[in-house]
Amino acid sequence: MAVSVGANDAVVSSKFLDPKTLVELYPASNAVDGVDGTLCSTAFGWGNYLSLNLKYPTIVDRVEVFNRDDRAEWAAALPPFNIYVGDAYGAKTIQCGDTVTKALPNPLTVFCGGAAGTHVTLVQVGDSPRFLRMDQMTVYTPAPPAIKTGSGEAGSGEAESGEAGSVEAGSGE
Ligand SMILES: [Ca+2]
Repeated sequence: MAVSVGANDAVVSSKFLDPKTLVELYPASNAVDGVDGTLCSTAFGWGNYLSLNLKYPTIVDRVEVFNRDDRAEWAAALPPFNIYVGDAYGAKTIQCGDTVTKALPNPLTVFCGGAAGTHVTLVQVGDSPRFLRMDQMTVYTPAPPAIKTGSGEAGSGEAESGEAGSVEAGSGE
């Protein structure tokens, strides 16, 4: 069983329209707050991305993306997108799986096959400019094997989720 890796704190940036208002209304931290219905947003443009800083090098089993689901036509603006594991905000070092082309149902799961890095990034691809607005992105790492304790009891296979980290949404190149 994989366990979720925590991320918190948020930074949003964009070279397109004034992102300040959008940052205030829809901070990137909304993508990792665990609250259904709180959205993050970038400005309008091409190649927008959302990056989660996992703080520590992490083996990534899979990523679950929860798109907004309040209206189908708004949800349709998120894909197509790719998921990458890397070591910096916006880094497209190792692509996980294939390009995601569907908008719903949630979660949109992308398997990363144990790619390791400190950051996980969702990057919108395709020709049409749009907002990157979504509800939640959760990263799972494989659970470590059970460890025998001194008393001979099997230890819990659960790993602690990361406490700190940060997340950034912004535009690509
Ligand atoms: Ca949320």
